[in-house]
Amino acid sequence: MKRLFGSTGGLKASQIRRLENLYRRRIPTEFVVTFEIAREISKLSHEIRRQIGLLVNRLGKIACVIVGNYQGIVIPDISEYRAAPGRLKGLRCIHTHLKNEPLTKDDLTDLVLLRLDIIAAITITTDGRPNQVHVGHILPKSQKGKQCRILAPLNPGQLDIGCLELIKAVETELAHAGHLYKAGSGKERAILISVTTAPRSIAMDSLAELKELALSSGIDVAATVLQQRRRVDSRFLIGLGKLQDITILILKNGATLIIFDQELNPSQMRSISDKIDIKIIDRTQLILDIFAQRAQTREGKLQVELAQLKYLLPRLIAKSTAMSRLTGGIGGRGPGETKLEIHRRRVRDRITRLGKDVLLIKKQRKQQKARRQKKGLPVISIIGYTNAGKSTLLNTLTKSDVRVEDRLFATLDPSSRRLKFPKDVEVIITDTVGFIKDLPRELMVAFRATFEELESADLLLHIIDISNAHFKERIESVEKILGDLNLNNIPLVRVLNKQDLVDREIINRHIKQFEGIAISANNESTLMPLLEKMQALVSA
Ligand SMILES: Nc1nc2c(ncn2[C@@H]2O[C@H](COP(=O)(O)OP(=O)(O)OP(=O)(O)O)[C@@H](O)[C@H]2O)c(=O)[nH]1
Ligand SMILES: [Mg+2]
Repeated sequence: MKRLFGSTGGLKASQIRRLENLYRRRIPTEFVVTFEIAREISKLSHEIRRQIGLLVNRLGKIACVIVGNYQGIVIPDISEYRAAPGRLKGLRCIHTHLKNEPLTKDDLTDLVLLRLDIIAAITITTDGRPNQVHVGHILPKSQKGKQCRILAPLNPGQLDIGCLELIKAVETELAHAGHLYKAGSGKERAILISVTTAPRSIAMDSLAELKELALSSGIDVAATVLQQRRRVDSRFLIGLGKLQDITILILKNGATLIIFDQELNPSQMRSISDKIDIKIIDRTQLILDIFAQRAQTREGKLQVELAQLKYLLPRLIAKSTAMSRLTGGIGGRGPGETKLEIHRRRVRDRITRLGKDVLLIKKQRKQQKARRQKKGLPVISIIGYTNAGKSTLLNTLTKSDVRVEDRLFATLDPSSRRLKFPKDVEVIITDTVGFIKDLPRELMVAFRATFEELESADLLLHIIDISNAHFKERIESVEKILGDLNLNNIPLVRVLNKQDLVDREIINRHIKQFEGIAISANNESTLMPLLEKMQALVSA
């Protein structure tokens, strides 16, 4: 961070020197600010008719001197001071107010969103002396919806308020408020957020699935936030007030990232990350992340990386310098403009390269397929929502051991096996990556090669987990994706799986309604009717 931040244009050399002298000074840890420093910045502020701010660390060292304008200061990017989860930033901001006005709403917004230790405003008398010092800090247990506490104004003679103790007390209270949090587990801890116009029950179901996705990705979930709105603002998505609430939640829970259930467009992503100082991802990125963790084959890895980069590219934007307010807001520029340009170009180059590689693999696959077709074996593909039991069915049918797990997206790389029916008919049976609602478009594109495999299938087995409360919506999601992939003209059998977990009567009703065949994929003795149906359809 620059030690002198803000424009010094129009200032005299002697005034700049006086500003520079400030960051050599130190403030005893009990003091908000010393009388001498308060007097100096008040005087200087009064002379230059601009606000002056100081960022002070816990040792009382002045990390940065900020020159503002008449109305405010812009706080530089302090993300390098990334606070430990559940902790404050370790920086306090002390600044002058030329008008005789106590802490403003904007000051308090900065206090919370930037997780400052404290914020202080020094008001100045008409002849340039410090008048009063107004101090505010975060309130760990918000009272009546208030997130900050403002102390009674201090006189310049009484600035020893046991400042460091105060800050430590706030942090201790924060730790108590989030008593479930154990520090240092090394795991990511997330707050899940949904901003939506959908009815509550639908939004909650979607959040529940997001939670499963997070767990699948190895992320702990600390809390969920649902904000229902009449209309969603395409630019801002979420209001400042709500972001403040979320910041407090982050602090209390020691969260390390927030995950939005909605896909964030680049401008929403920027406007939110400009205001709140924490890692932000959305549902799509989470799914991409899981795919990246799971991909085993070279092809799978290439496809996922391609999807990730394509999603990332438009979102690679420097933090905007235009502040959300006159004072404060996270400023600075993130990575330097030029560094960012280089980064972007590299990403673009890599996308081109990966695209070519994927194409090549696709060609090879076509050749393999041609070879297989020469042998003339019919292909049966198992498809369905993630975690429905596709791999389990493949394993039981062919006595193989494809990985089966009770988590979303256990399978990414398709596997094929031969299967011999009782009447000596032989087929190829393939297991595929699971579907999910709102399957990211980037993934659909990247996994086109995998999905194109499905085009040559002679029969699709749509595996449905009927023990899941949302299985009907899931059938719709899957069949919609099949439509998008132009696969809805291939014969399809609906297979109602996990019948062992559902009452017989209910199963019978589902069989009628969905014209399906009920099985337990993990129990070979239940598979006969399905085998017969498959055999009949492929021999037809
Ligand atoms: N009770 C019961 N559990 C089953 C049955 N079939 C599968 N499961 C369980 O469901 C979970 C998911 O099974 P998988 O075969 O991995 O599901 P998948 O469809 O391949 O999932 P992804 O590859 O993640 O898309 C595992 O814990 C299985 O043990 C069944 O018939 N009955
Ligand atoms: Mg699987």
